[in-house]
Amino acid sequence: MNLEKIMSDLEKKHPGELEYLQAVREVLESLEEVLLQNPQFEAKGIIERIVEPDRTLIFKVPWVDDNGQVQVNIGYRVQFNNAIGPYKGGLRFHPSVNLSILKFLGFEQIFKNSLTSLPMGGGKGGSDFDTKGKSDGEVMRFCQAYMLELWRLIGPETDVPAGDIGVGGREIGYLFGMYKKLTLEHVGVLTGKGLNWGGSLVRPEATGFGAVYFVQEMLATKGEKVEGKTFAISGFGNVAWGAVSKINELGGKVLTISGPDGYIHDPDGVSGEKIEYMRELRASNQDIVKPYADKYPGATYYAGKRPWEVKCDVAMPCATQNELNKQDAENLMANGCWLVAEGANMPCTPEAIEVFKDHKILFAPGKAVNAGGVSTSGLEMSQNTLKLSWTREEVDQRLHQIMRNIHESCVRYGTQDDGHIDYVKGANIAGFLKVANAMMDQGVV
Ligand code: NDP
Ligand code: 2IT
Repeated sequence: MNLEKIMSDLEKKHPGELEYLQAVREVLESLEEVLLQNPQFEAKGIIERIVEPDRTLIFKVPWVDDNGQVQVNIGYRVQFNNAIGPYKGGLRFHPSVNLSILKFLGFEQIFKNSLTSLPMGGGKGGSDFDTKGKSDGEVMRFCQAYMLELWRLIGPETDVPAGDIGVGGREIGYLFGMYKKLTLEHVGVLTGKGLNWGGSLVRPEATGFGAVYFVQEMLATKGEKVEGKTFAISGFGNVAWGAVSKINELGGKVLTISGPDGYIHDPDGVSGEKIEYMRELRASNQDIVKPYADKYPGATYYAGKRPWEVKCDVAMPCATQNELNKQDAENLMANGCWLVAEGANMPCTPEAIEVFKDHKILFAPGKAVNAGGVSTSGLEMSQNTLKLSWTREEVDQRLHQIMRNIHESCVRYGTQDDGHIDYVKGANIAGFLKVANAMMDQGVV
């Protein structure tokens, strides 16, 4: 495979789609050896086919705000690859959303979903709609207008969206309501549903829980545990909340959380009622963590800064893409951090990852670490198909086992001659092989 040729062709076809090109390059760099060993993939154009979405749908979403004004947002759904199952992946509502970001997320989702061992293809969607400052009625009308277009493209055996940044239980409810009204079908077309109408226990906390289960496995490779370790976490949304809860349960201490306004350093630990408060802050749609420091005087607020300057054993970026750069990585290394696990999708820049590689610390990518969210979505789909609800313990046990298996796959494909585990390589190869072999079986489609 000529990586540079493939990348330069892609850059010409999709100029300016920086996040998408970044995600593709990272995966392809890991696959060089595998492609040499498996010339059949090149012969059947697997790479050329896997890097392009099956289809991309872009539509306008007109809706009326509380003042009677017409608003128009852009809606998207990127159906990337369905070789191993229906398209599956979240919806992101955030003003920064564009085609490049959704293509990078959809591309990553292919390999993540493959790693889970459940039958799910890759997709992603969303809108540049900003939930911040909107009334509940406005959010509902937007979700309804978005579904008025999306419903034609999705279905329980076709494409099953879920939440991501800006899309939680409330939005999934409004989206589901409109889908049901349009199709007359009460089916598992979305995951992250309410418990009373087809949702699964543990789904809200699953991404954060799964991320910490994965970190437990990483620590175990060095004979270590979560107990007694200090953690720097970014974000204060769904993923950060689940991770903070599980770290506390296992006896670790969380020193930081963050929002776009800055970060909180709480030397006493983000624990107990503070975790619930963090959830309230996020639910208030205020986009700020500052009030935490006003409420808990032991904590300090650093405006406009990121948590990576704090001394910690483990760093878990859980906010958004490219939020941890080379300088941040160097700060973490200088302060003795020795494990970085991505809770968000692609939060570390390629230059930051180089720093981690040079220091030979344990570093694991989002597609492995945060796969617990979509895994539990997959378990929600299984329960919907069976028309059964599993207990909390059953779902949690399955999630835990899936995260252990993903870790094992990373070790199998990522262990280097000197014993160091390259989790990026391991996750990319393991995720890719299953999808590539399925594409081989199914012909050129
Ligand atoms: P949420 O909307 O619940 O939270 C995201 C949080 O990060 C918000 O508090 C957001 O604030 C904040 N944030 C956004 N930009 C920045 C920034 N530059 N610096 C610090 N904080 C910022 O989303 P999730 O927790 O669901 O998602 C977080 C990440 O995890 C994303 O990368 C997502 O793709 C990934 N993920 C989510 C999964 C899920 O199941 N929800 C599963 C797997 C991965 P604001 O929105 O106000 O800007
Ligand atoms: O990035 C992700 O894996 C998610 N936002 C969850 C997707 C899902 O379908 O549950």
